[in-house]
Amino acid sequence: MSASAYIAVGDLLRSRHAVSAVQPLPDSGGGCSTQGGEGKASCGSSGGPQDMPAEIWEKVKNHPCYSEEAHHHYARMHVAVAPACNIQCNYCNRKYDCSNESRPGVVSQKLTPEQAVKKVLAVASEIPQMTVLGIAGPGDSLANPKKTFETFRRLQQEAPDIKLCMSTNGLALPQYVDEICQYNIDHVTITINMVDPEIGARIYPWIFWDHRRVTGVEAARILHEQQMLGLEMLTARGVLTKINSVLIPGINDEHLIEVNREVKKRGAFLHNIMPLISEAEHGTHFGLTGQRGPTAQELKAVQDACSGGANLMRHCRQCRADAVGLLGEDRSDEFTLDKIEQMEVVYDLDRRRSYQEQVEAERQAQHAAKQDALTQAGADAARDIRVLVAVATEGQGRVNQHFGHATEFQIYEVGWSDGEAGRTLGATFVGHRRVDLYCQGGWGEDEQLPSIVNAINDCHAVLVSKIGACPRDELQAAGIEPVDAYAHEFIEKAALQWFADYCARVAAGTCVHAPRGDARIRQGAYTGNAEAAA
Ligand code: CLF
Ligand code: SF4
Repeated sequence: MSASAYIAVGDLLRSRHAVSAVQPLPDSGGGCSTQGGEGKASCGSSGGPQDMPAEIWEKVKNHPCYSEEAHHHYARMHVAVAPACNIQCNYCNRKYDCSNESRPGVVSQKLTPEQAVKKVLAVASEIPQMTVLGIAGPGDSLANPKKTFETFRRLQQEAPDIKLCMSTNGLALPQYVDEICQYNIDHVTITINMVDPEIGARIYPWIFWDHRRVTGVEAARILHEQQMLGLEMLTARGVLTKINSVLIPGINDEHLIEVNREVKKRGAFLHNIMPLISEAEHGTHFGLTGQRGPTAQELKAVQDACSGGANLMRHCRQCRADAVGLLGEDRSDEFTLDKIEQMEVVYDLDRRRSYQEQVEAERQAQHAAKQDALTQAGADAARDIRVLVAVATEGQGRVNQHFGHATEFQIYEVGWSDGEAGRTLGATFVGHRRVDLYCQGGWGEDEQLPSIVNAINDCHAVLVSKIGACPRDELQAAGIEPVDAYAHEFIEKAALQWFADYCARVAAGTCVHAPRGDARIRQGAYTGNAEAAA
């Protein structure tokens, strides 16, 4: 590949002419793509049992945030028991949910530990694939230690099969590591936006520390030291840690590469780099002063530049502090306190286990289908073509959603790539793109089509269970192939079969392969026509 086919990450970060013009904010986590010049698709949380010790796999296999594969099958819920916070982030307005793990703009129904436990049991009885309970605000879980640990203590007794998870800004973390271990909280997220206090001072105006308010670089230094110490202590105790970092263009974008290195050194299991959510109407300091969030390409460039460091999570949906359901869906409205009062709650451990056994059987079937498809597609798949494919799915790892019902598309990268095992064919989840709903109950909102098409304009095809004539025409006009031939098929199998068919058509001359999205080419993602484009 020609050297001119690449662009330095810093240059990409500084350039704002994003090709796909994906609107990552406020609802999109942005796209996720290939690693720089290696052209190898990767999602660190996509590891399987062969990639880690058995005891770690046991912890992550049905955690939708720690395992990319699990997020197709298992749900999580949050309970909003932690309203207070001990620091101020420039991207947060306390009137709204914590931006550590949520979208601002939606106020949570705050719960007591007793109400929280009731809610968890109600959700567990209605959604048997809900496997993880997280406390993620709306403030900081450890600035509200009594409510947080009381909730965990009760749940450990009353719902023993549910994994416990929490997120924190890390300021108070070292002093609570013993309690975290005591209640078997196996998964802790720390939001770490910097390892340099000078940069931290631009993100955190103050912290509350040792009974006083501390400001400036001194505040950021204390926060940084507490975060690093807490991370090291959790690693030493065998607690799995995920680091969330908010990508703030011009402040910590390139710096996050160093953050990635530093947290890896200290044993972080995953690193989740999320786009800043910043709108003036949220009333945050950044929103009011015009600090923008990153484009999807900028987010991807930083993620790609972290290749080789701590494993990356790329399927985060920046959920609310009271989210319920699969990542990307929110069923919290079904479980408000007044509705729970009307429900007959039966927490039936056996029923939950047997349902989850069915889920695992489905998961194994998905694996088998993928292996078959890899074998079959191997012969036809051209070695010099890599493409992105958008998928409409409601879960279960299948192409099972109408185009018009999608509020996000999952993005898969399909093709050959070089790795430790040599050159291999794959269909790998690399991100998601939020879109506005097209179907308005019986009719399509055509005005939404350009923005939907734009959101996936670096994809060669979109796999759906069904699609109407209007969006079909619009997609075709934009050079994106609408495909409903694999309705209800497993996603990887469908993507690989479509890819083999596409390559066969290219080989037969009935279709011309053209790369899409120049940012991807410039990062060396395409091995096919990149040289010609360079
Ligand atoms: Fe919640 Fe966070 Fe636990 Fe997951 S969310 S506390 S680790 S159970 Fe997940 Fe939501 Fe992203 Fe958080 S998708 S915002 S990473
Ligand atoms: Fe807001 Fe969370 Fe930051 Fe606290 S840690 S200021 S609640 S974003």
